[in-house]
Amino acid sequence: MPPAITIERHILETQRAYPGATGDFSALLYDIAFAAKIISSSVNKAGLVDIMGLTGDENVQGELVQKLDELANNTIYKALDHTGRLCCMASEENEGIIEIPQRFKCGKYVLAFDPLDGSSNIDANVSIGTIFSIFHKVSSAERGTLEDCLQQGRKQVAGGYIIYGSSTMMVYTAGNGVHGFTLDPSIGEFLLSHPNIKTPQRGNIYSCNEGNYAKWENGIQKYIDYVKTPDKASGRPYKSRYIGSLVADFHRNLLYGGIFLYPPDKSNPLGKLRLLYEANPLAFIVEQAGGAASDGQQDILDKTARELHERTPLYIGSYEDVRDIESFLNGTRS
Ligand code: AHM
Ligand code: MG
Repeated sequence: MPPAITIERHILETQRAYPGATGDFSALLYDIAFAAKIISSSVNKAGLVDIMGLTGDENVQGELVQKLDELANNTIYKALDHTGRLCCMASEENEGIIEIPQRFKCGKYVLAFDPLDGSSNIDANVSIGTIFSIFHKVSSAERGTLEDCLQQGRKQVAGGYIIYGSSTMMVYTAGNGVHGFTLDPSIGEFLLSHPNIKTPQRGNIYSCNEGNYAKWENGIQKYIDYVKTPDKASGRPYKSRYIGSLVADFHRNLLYGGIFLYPPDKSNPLGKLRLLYEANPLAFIVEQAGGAASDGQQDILDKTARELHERTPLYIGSYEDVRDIESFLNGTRS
C-alpha cells in the first residue's frame, strides 16, 4: 500500500522546491485546512440543531444555533487573525476589509474568502463549500489596506476551495498544478486523493440556472440552444447538471469536464457571483487544470477588482467550451 500523504506533508514537500521560503505560506495553507475541519464538523451536525436544541443544553444549543455561514466566517477569522501571516482579510460576510487586531503582528499575505458558499442549500443536505484566495501584501502601509485586496487575479499566490459533500475535500493550487485532498474523519486528516487534477479540454455538461433564460442576452440563449441541439459527432446534446451551489457545480465539472455559467441578466447586469473570492480562485484552479474562465470579454484572471464585493459574469470550465461561449457572445458564431 502506498504511504498516505497528508496535506501537511504535501505542503511541506512543495515548499522544499523554494529554498528561500520562510514557511509562512505553507503554514497559512495548513491554517486554512485546520479551519476547514472545524467547519466540516459543524456542517455535518447542521441537521441536528433542532434535535439537540430540545435537550435544553445551552452550550451546545448556543454554538449550533449560530447561523452556519456566520460560524464559518468566525472560524476562519479566529484561525488566522493571530498567526502573524496575514496583513488583512476580506470576506463575503463583511462589508469592509477585516483588519488584523493591533495586538497581533501583521504578515505578508492577504486572504479573501467566501466562508460558506451556497449556504441556502444547507437545510436540504446539499453540498456547500468554502472558497479562498491568497495574495501577497503589496501596499507599503504598515498594516493591510484595500489596495492589498484589489489586485489582478493573476497575482494570486494560491486559490482553493473546500467542498462539504458526501466527503469533505480541499482542492487548491499554488501555481504548480491542482491537488485535491479528502478528509478522513476517523483520523481528522486531509489525505492526498487527487494529485495533479486535469480537466478535459471539452466536456459534455452545462450548468446554469436555466430559469433565467428569458432574461439573458441573445448570445447566451443561442449558446444554450446550441448545446441542447443533438449532433452526435460533437457530443451534443450536453447533459444539464445544476446544483445551485458553485463549489459543487464547479468541482463536478472540473473532474468530468463541462461548463458552468452565471451570466448577467436584466436584474443583475454583472451577474451574481463575486470576483475576489468566488471567480478568482476558481479561475486560478481551472487554468492550472488546463481549462479556462472568462467573463465573456476577457479572462477572469486578467481582471482587477475595483471594489471588494464586485460582481462578474462567469463562464468557467473546459477550455473549448469556454471559448465556444465567447464566440457566441462576440457574434463570431450565431
Ligand atoms: P451565496 O454566495 O449567497 O451563497 O450565492 C452564491 C450561490 C452559488 O453557490 C451558486 O452558484 C449561485 O449562488 C446560485 O444562484 P441561483 O440560485 O441564482 O441559481
Ligand atoms: Mg458565495
